[in-house]
Parts: sequence; C-alpha cells; structure tokens
Amino acid sequence: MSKIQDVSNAVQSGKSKIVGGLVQEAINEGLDPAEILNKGMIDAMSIVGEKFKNNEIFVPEMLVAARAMKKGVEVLKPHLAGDNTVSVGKLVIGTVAGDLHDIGKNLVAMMMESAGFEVIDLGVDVPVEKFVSAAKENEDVSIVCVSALLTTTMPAMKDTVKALLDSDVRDRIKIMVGGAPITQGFADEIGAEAYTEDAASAAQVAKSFVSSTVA
Ligand code: B12
Repeated sequence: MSKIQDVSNAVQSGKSKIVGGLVQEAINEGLDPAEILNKGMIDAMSIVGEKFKNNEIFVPEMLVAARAMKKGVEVLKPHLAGDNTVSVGKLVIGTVAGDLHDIGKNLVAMMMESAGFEVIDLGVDVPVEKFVSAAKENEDVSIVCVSALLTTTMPAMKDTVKALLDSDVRDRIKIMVGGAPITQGFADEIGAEAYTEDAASAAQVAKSFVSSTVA
C-alpha cells in the first residue's frame, strides 16, 4: 500500500520524473496494475481536483499533476493491456468541443485497445462535425465514444450525440458517453446508448455491443 501511496503523492505533486520509476517499483513488488491505476493515480487526480475546487492549488498544478499521471500510465500500459492481436471492432473516441481534458479519454482508449478494438482517437476539443465525419468515413466503425469533463461542455456532448443520432450512420453505431460530470440520467436524456463510470467497464460494455451484433 505504501508504494501506491508514493505513486499517489508523486502524481499529486506533479513529480513527472519519478512517477514512472515508482510505478515500475510497485509492479516489481507484485502489486495489481489496476490498483496502482485506481488508487495510485485516478484517486490522486480526484484529490488534485478537490484542492483546485478549494483554491488550494491552481491550473498550473493541475497541469503538472496531469503530466505526472501520463508518465505513470505509460509505464503501466503494457501491464494493463490484454491480448489485442485479434480486432473485435473499430471505434471512434474524442473529447467534445471546448474541452481539453484527455486523461480519462486516453484511459478509455487504452482499455478499448486492450479489449481488442481498433481505436480512432480524434483528440480533444473535437467539433461535432468531426465526430460525425469520422464515423461516416470509416464504414466499419460501430461505436462512437464521447468524453466531457466540464459541466460547461455537457451541452457540446448533447449536440454531438444529437448530430450522430440525426446522421445516416445512426443505424450502425452505438454511442457511449462518459466523464466525471456525466450521469446515467444525462446519458438517457441525450439519447446515448451507454454510460459507464470508468474505463474498464466501458470496455466491457463495448465488447457486449459487438458480440450482440455478431450473435
Ligand atoms: C487534470 C485536470 C485538468 C488539466 C487537464 C489535462 C489533461 N491533459 O487532461 C488542465 C490543467 C488542462 C485542466 C484545465 C481545466 N480544468 Co480541469 N481538472 C483536471 C482534474 C484535476 C483531473 C481530471 C482527470 O484527468 N481525472 C482522472 C481521469 C482518469 O478521470 P476522468 O477523466 O473522469 O475519466 C474516467 C471516467 O470519467 C471515465 N470516462 C472518461 N471519459 C469517458 C468517455 C466514455 C465514452 C466513457 C464510457 C467513460 C469515460 O473513464 C475514465 C477512467 O476511469 C479534474 C478533477 C476531477 N475530479 O475530475 C479537474 C476538473 C475537471 N477541471 C475543472 C476545471 C474548472 C478546469 C478549467 C475550467 C480550469 C480553468 N479555470 O482554466 C480548465 C478547463 C480547460 C478546458 N477548456 O478543458 C473542474 C470542472 C468543474 C466543472 N464542474 O465543470 C474539475 C472537476 C476540478 C474541480 N473540482 O473544480 N484540468
């Protein structure tokens, strides 16, 4: 547990240079990679968010914490990734217009790849039209994943989902939404097929979508 605490402390204080080494040490000690991710890094980002909300830290500190987490995830990635030699399907993922948060979106993309999906990552601040055209241009895309981390960008998520629902790719895609402010209720309200709270369950739901298409 203490190594996980060390990882958490390093992420919270934005110590990019040492996070990777600490994660590697935790792996060498035999700690569960999912626990290192959840308790050492994701929980650390929640603490960072709380401190920001309470004006104890500001945007630059959030940014360095985010960078540190990315370094840790790089080391963890091979240990979280499963056997993805066989493609189970293709999906598009992105963070909505006006929103620059990508850690959660990247984790979802990573878990999807681990589950065997080919991932087209549109990045952050993705305009509505880009989600639609990516789904249109790639005829084998069956899932579109939309991420939003700000309450102020939830309307952009709604617009994105609406544009996908109104487009002619609607019949061949499932729409998944997520991000800290998103709830099942909001997902239902905007017409998304699925919402999950975390990246691991997102991959499970995505797999269930493709297996139900095949069956
Ligand atoms: C790091 C961070 C930043 C970094 C982002 C760096 C980066 N490359 O991502 C920087 C410094 C850039 C930043 C900027 C801002 N931020 Co900020 N940020 C955060 C922080 C601390 C962590 C976010 C994070 O990475 N969490 C860890 C990941 C793993 O969790 P996650 O993103 O929720 O993802 C998980 C799930 O939600 C889910 N998921 C995510 N996406 C998807 C998609 C699908 C399809 C599915 C199924 C699931 C899913 O799976 C993920 C993994 O399990 C949060 C605090 C928080 N508690 O969220 C604030 C927070 C989101 N930020 C906030 C704010 C206010 C801002 C700024 C407006 C600050 C400012 N004044 O400038 C700007 C906005 C910039 C912009 N236009 O986007 C607020 C939002 C408040 C609100 N109600 O809207 C928060 C909540 C902080 C707070 N408590 O006040 N931020």
